[in-house]
Amino acid sequence: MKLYYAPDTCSLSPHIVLRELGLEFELVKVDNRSKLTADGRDFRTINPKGYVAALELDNGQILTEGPAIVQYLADLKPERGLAPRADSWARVRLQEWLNFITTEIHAGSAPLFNSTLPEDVRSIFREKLFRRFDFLQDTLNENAYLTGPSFSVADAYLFTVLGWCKFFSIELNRWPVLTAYRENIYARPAVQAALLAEASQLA
Ligand SMILES: N[C@@H](CCC(=O)N[C@@H](CS)C(=O)NCC(=O)O)C(=O)O
Repeated sequence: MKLYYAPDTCSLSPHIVLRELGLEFELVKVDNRSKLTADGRDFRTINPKGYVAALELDNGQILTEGPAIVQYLADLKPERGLAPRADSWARVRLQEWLNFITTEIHAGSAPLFNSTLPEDVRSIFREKLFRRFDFLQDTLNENAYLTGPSFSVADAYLFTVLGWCKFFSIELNRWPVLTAYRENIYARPAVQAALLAEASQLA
């Protein structure tokens, strides 16, 4: 498998999951501005949507959309427990979380990357995001992870998007439970390995 990724983006989530599962894969870096891959291809010929993450399977299929990719990966090694069984109620709950993260946190914070956004508009997005953080803080007060006592693909995704607060000058410390949750996940060996690989010139 090949994971097309760009540092500091949502592709960190499937990258973490690949390492949590101990799967064999190759990383291909994408320049999100030029849309060129590190090996000189036009990334839009791989994912016409032009954004990471994209997973290339050994049979040549390309899978996009982070929530779909992480569930596909988790199902390759169900014994690792990163996603509940596909026909279970618990799986629906996981999908509920993935959808919340992708729409409310990921897409909800994406406009803040736009430095030309007027301050009054920016504060509308920030305030909405803060209400979502309040909700997450209440949830994580009850459980160590989003779906209960154990780490799932939803946590890899939430860890990734919470990491963007540093780009928006949002002090995550305002939500101590979220801060502790993120630090806990940051310490996982798979997370460390993914961050190191993405920071390396060779990745
Ligand atoms: N709906 C997609 C969104 C992916 C996405 O937002 N990718 C961003 C990085 S986090 C990107 O590559 N943006 C570059 C672009 O849109 O040109 C998903 O959930 O995977």
